[in-house]
Amino acid sequence: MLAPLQAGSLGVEGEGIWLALGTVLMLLGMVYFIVRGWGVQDPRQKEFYIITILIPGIAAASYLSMFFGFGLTEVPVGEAYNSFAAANGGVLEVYWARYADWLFTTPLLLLDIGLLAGASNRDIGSLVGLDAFMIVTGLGATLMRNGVARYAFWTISTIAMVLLLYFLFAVFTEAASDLDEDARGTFNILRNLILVTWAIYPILWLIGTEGAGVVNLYVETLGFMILDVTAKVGFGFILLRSRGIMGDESAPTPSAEEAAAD
Ligand code: RET
Repeated sequence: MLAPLQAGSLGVEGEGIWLALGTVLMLLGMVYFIVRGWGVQDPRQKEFYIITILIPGIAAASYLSMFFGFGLTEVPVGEAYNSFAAANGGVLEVYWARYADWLFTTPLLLLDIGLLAGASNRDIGSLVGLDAFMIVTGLGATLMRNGVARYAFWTISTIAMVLLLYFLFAVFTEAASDLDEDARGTFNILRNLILVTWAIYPILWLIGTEGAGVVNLYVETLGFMILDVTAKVGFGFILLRSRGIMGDESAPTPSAEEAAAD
């Protein structure tokens, strides 16, 4: 049953430990969010819980598929591409399943923060479109055989990311200015978490085995796992902990706070 783990030259090796750990951490995050959200009645809160539970759930499935070697493929880039291709007969081993994960989870993260900010559907939609473009062109960069084409698509994807992060910073922050202090504080933390963590992904691609090959697959897989867990579980934890959005029995209710502010 575990044949893909040992099959041929294509196989999950030492990095499997990080894929296993990633699966477990995503599952733990998902279960924690489910337990927290159990019995929540308020429709707005429910919406946040459903989106935030889906995010690590999708990631757990993707990590498990990579652990079993299903989400792994070979790209013949030629021996001149980088030291890993050179050592492996001109072939790169690439985990494509991350892109399937990101294609669904990054829009959900943007939806979460967009709803929190109170952004318009049009603005959330534009950002999600840009995001899908970024992930698909990034997948292109990863699967192409020609070195120049790979870096060209990396550049296109990175430009999309810079636009996306700029737009997030400018437009969502503006929308969030109407929020109460507590929710705005949470928005600022989540926005900064996105700005910092997302910007590291293209750098890791560039120095990792898909790019220049400065770090090996073991380190790269660890890096993506830490980024993914922070950007998904860390994000959800901060969002759902927020008193301003979720309410808290031990704190004044939002309506009481609003009344006091008036
Ligand atoms: C790639 C490579 C090409 C250039 C760029 C990339 C960006 C990826 C990003 C991924 C974010 C993932 C998250 C996942 C889960 O929480 C595709 C690596 C720009 C920004 C946040």
